[in-house]
Amino acid sequence: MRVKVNGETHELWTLWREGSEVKMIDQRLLPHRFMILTLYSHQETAEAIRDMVVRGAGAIGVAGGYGVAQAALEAQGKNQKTFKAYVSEAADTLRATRPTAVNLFHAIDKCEKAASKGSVPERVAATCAEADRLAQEDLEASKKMGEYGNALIKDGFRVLTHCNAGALAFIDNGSALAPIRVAHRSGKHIFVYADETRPRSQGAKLTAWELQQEGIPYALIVDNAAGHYMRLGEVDFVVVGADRIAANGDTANKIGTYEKAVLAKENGIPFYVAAPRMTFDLKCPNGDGIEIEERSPDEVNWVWGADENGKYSKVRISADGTVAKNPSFDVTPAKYITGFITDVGVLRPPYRRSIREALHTRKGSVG
Ligand code: RUB
Repeated sequence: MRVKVNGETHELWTLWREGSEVKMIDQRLLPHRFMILTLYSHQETAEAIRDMVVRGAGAIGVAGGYGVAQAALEAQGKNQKTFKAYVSEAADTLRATRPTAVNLFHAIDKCEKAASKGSVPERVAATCAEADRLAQEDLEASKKMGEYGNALIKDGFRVLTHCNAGALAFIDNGSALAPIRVAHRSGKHIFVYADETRPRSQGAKLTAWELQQEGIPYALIVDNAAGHYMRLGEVDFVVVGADRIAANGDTANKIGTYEKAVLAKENGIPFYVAAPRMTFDLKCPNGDGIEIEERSPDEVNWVWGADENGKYSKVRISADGTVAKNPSFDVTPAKYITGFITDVGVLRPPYRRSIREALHTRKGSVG
């Protein structure tokens, strides 16, 4: 992605690997501060996923793969048995960070598998190669989603999106924001409504920032305003990302997605989910099998931001002792979804069939 920092333009990925170090944009500080963090061990990478330095299904999948590669590099001096035990324990540490986005589990499984054959040096090389391949696959998938999704967006469309499924949620480009970028770059006049997305405010902090960087016309709206604009006929198209899609098309995405989908259907607005095949989980027959992450009540009781001097701080918005609940995701039943924009095309109902066919388009690419 192209990022302007202090007047200078940089072309960057959201995260990347340099030998045993993983580098990532610290998303907790955006848009007020731009900082690249270096993670020196798989434990640090796991902590960065848990603490949402890096977030978004695609990006945490890549981070998980890199974490396993770091573990393989850390264990390269060990014998085969202790190497295997070390990598397997590291993989479990990485799996235990965030439960909902399946990309994390698919990437860790693939890298752990790569670490299981041959001599220790061969295992190390294969693990690093697999982690890098997954990053590349993520990048290619977002380009394809951009092309397929763009075909659905007409000139003049006003598009609503929820949370951040942009370049920051991927290696680059994004899932839901990829079609928007391609439409804008191809000269279509589009306008984006970016939902704020409490409690972590990924829409306000990340999506609005990405749209600003790209020069795409947009307005940030509070989560409760989406229905208002839909009823007024000011939204033509809704597109969101996904953290896990069950075999029947039920989709887990950021909390608040479900109500946007119901409102879209009520108002006759197409509602699309953009996600690569890595986000589909055939082991979940429907949305009931998807674990929903429950995060700290502090995220509801407090907000983070910068004051007029740019000083970054945390402010309490509820009374001391307030009891809060904080489910991070919800499940949108498949019946509300017009189609899935994937890296192999747009999938239509009946989803059990179209999803199964899409996942078998190129054997071995999905866990
Ligand atoms: C992010 C979120 C995003 C999906 C899509 O949640 O719900 O919409 O992860 O991601 P969080 P992608 O910020 O809590 O990780 O675009 O990578 O598929």
